[in-house]
Amino acid sequence: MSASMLDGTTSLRGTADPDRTAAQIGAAINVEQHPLDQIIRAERMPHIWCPGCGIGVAMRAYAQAILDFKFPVDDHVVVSGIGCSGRVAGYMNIDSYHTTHGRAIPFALGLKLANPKLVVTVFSGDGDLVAIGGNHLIHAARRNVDLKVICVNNFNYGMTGGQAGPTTPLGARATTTPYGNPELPFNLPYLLAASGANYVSRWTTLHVRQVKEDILYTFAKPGFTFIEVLAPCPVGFGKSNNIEDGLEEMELYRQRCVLATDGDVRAEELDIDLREERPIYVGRFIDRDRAPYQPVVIHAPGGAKEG
Ligand SMILES: Cc1ncc(C[n+]2csc(CCOP(=O)(O)OP(=O)(O)O)c2C)c(N)n1
Ligand code: SF4
Ligand SMILES: [Mg+2]
Repeated sequence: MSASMLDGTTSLRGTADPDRTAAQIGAAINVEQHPLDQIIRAERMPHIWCPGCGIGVAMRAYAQAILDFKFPVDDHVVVSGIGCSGRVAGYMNIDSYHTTHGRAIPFALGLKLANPKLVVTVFSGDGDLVAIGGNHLIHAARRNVDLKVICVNNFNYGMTGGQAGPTTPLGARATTTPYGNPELPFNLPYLLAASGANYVSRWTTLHVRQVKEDILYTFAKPGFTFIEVLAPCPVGFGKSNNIEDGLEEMELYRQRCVLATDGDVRAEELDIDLREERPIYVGRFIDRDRAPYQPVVIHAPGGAKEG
């Protein structure tokens, strides 16, 4: 870049008015404000995520949904566990809790029970929510606790070096399975549907509008809701499986994703195998209205109360 470009005196070629200087154009654009400034902690930037990582796309959809929702921003709380996806809690400018590995759901459950008017969202990764936190996940779904879960599924433990986890596809390579994963992965929508969640969907980081719309929808949906967002982890899962570029994985999503409309694909058929030329079904799979979890007060004999 030349000195004249830096001081803003160079004419910009290719613009509608080539005589306008960079300084004039800069003055016309208000660069002081970003539309998400009020909801993201700009002082924590730059973030830790690698180039091509999909987590930021999912976080952006969540941030926009909060701004678009009718509730005051102050009524939203985000809870994350540990992992690259778990860093989201630290970047959101709302009440946020970065909890221990696997414990985002019980922490969020406590918050929700203590203050039911809050919209409590759990934003975390496949390893955090489904491996070490798996038991909490299925029991919160079984109880249909009013929590909004956004799970970034990048098919591995990204933060700790690309180890295989419970969503790593059969045969896919990871740093711990260099000859291919010998284990069957969880099919997350099937697991959550069977566990009792009121709402289950799957999208990818390519489906930015659908992810945002779905998060908005779940804010207003009582009970346990679960959105799986498939996301590239180019330096972890991608590197081990010859998809080293985030955009390449997005292209793969573009080619393979098929929208499953109401009931035309059974939850058992939602398995993912990125190595094979088979569809990746996305869409809303479960939307039902079981009564959400309510704490009960039991009146014990003699007048003492047990909650
Ligand atoms: C009790 C405990 N065990 C293990 C770890 C190490 N650890 C940190 S993050 C992580 C995996 C995170 O995977 P995931 O939730 O999929 O997040 P990603 O980094 O892929 O977004 C592990 C095993 C830890 N921090 N604490
Ligand atoms: S290691 Fe993977 S999940 Fe973590 S920031 Fe990098 S690309 Fe994203
Ligand atoms: Mg992961």
